[in-house]
Amino acid sequence: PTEPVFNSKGGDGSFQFLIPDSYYTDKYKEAQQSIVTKFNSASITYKVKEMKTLPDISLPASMSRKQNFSVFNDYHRQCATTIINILLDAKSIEDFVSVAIYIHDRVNTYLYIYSLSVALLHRKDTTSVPIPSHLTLFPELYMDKAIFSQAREEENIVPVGSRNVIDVPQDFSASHLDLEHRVAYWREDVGVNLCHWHWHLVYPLDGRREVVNKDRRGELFYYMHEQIIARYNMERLCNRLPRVRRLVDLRDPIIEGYFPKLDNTVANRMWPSRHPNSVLKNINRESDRLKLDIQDLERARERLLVAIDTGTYYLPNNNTPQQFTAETGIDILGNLIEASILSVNRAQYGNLHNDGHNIISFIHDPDNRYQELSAIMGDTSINMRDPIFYRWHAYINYLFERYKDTLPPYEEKQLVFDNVQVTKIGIKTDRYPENEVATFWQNAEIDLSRGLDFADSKGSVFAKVTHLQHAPFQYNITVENKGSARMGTVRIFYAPKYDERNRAFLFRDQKSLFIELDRFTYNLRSGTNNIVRNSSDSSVTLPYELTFRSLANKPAAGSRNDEAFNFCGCGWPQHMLMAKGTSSGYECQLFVMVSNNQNDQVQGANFSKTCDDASSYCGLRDSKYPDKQAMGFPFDRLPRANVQTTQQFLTPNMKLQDMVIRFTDRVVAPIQQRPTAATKRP
Ligand code: CUO
Repeated sequence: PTEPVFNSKGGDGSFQFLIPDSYYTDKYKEAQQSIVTKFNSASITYKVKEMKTLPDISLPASMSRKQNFSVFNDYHRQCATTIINILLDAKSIEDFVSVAIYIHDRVNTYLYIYSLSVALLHRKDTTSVPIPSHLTLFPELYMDKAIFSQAREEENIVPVGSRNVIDVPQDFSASHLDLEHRVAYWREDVGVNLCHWHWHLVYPLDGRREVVNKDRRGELFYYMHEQIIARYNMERLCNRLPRVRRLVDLRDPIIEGYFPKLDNTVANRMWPSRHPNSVLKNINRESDRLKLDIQDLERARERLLVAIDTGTYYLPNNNTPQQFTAETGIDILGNLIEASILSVNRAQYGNLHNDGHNIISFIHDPDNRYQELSAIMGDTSINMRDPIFYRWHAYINYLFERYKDTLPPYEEKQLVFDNVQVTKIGIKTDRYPENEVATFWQNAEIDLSRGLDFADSKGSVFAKVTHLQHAPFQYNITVENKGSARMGTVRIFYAPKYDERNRAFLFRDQKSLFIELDRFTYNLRSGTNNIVRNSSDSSVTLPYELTFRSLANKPAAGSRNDEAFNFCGCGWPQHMLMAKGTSSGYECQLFVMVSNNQNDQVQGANFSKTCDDASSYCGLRDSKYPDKQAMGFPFDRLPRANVQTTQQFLTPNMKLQDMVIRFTDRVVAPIQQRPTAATKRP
C-alpha cells in the first residue's frame, strides 16, 4: 500500500480497511456506521482508494451467491476470467486492493477466492503476497461438519488458554463396510486436496493467453494427473484393493457411492452425496447454464480416439490433417482432452475431461428439479476425496497412454550416459534397516478461527487432524564416472513390485505405476561419486509447513522453507511422499537413472527459489519447464523390443533396488531430519 493511514490505538497488529462510502453494497449501507465502530479498535487502518471508474462486474455478479463455483463449468469460468482480468489490469497495488475490495461483497465467495488467488499468482507486483490459505479460509471443506459446532462452543464459552483442541475423526465419511474406505485416509488428506486446488490455480484452463499458455501446460496436465493415478494405485495395492477401474461405459451404474459430510457455508447447505449405483443422465440446468448429453462425451471421446490412433488431428475449417509430433503431440493432446482454451479445435474434439466432471457432479439432480447444488466432483479443492475422481481420471489417463503407446520406444542410445554407471542405490535412515521406509500416523493442528470468522474473539480454536507420515530418509547413490567431470540429472522413481495376484510386474504394466520421487542435477567428478540426497529435498513435494501453514508454524526466517512460504503452495504434500505400506512390509522397487544433463538442459529454465519446491509437478514460476525430456521419462513409452521386465529395460546408468515400506498403526511425534550439504539444487 502506498499511503496507509495509521491509527495510533492498540498495538496488536490488527488491521482494518477504511472503505469508501460508495463501495458499501445496499445491504450494508445502513449498517455502515456500526461496522466501522465494531472494528475501530484495529491498530492499523488502511484507507482504501476510491476508484473514479468502477469495473463492470455484471457477469460475475449474475452468478448466484448461493451456488457452488466450478472451474469445469464454462459460465463460471467466464465469471472468474472477468474478475481475474480486472484484477490483473489494476495499474497499481493501490488500485488492485481497491477493486478487489469493491468486488468482494458483490460476487459468490468461492468464485471470488479462486479469482483473487489466480490474480495474486499472476501479477508481477504481488509475487511476495501470500495467496489466501484455502485451508484456513474454508476449513469446512477439509473436515467433518460435526466438529464446527464444537469449535463455536469452544470459542463462545471457553476462555483462551483452556480451550481444547478438537479431534477430527479419521473415519467420518464412511465405515470399512465400504471397501473403498480403506484408502479414504489418502483421498481425504488435507495436503493432497490442497495440492490439487493449487495446481489448478497455477494452471487455469481459461483466461488470457499469457496466463493460460504456460510452457508445456497441456503435457503437465497429463503428467500431474497421471502421477496422481499412479500414487493412488500404489496406495490401493498396499490396502489390498485392485488398481482403479477406469470409467469406460458412461451408461453403467457407478457402483462407488460417496457421502462427503462437508459443510457448504456459501450455500448454507451440505455438499450433495452420491448413492451407490447412481446412473449418469443428460444434464439440463438453467441456473448453471449447463446443457450436456452423455452422447456429447461419447462423441468427443470417439473423435479423440480417432485422432490418437491415426496420429493426426484437424484444425477448424482446415481439411489438411496435422500430425502429432513426439515433441509437442502430448502437449497438444493435453489441451484438447482437458479441454483448456488452448484446445486447437474445441468444436470438433469437445470438452471431454471438463464435461466428465460436470456430468458426474450433477448425477444426483440432472435437471435441477430438487434444486440441489453441484457435488464435490465439480470443485478442485475437494474432488480428490471422491472415489469417482480416480475412475474418471483413470479413463482420461488411458487416452494419454494410448497416445504414448503409439510413439517409438526409446532406443538404448537415447537412454545411456556414456561412461557413466550407477553401481549401487539404496535408502538409509538412522533407525531402520537398509532399504526400508517407516510409515505411521502423525497429527497436525489447524487454526479454525479465520475460517469460522470469530470476529470478536481473541485467540484461536484448533482442530487436530491425523495424517499419514514417513520417517525422513536419505537416498544413497553410487555412480562410477569413467569419463571427465560432467553434469548428470538424477531421476528417482519407485513402483509396486507385485500385481494384485502377487505376480511380479512386467515393464509394460509397471511403467504406469512408477512414481516420481525426486529429480535434481549433480556435478559428477571423474571416478566414484557417492550421492546423498534427503527425502525432504524432493522436487515433487511441498514442505510440510506449507501444507499446514499458520503463523504458529511459519518456518524460521532465512530457511529454504521460509523463502517459499509466501509463494505458490503448489506441490505434492511432503507427508504423502510415500505410500502407506503394510505392517508386514510392502515390497516395492526403487529406481534411479542418471542421465546426461546436456540432453536435459533447457535454456530459460530458472530456479528462482520462489515456487521451485515442486518443479516436477508444478513447473517453475515465469520460466520454462526445467527438463527437456518428456514428462515421466523414461517410463512414458512402451519398451524396446525384447524387453519384458524392468530389469531388462535398464542401461548401465540405471539401477533397480528392492525396498519395503513398513507401516506402524499408531500416532508418532514428528521426527526431524538431519541436514546434509551433499546435494545441490539445480
Ligand atoms: Cu484436476 Cu480433473 O483436472 O481434476
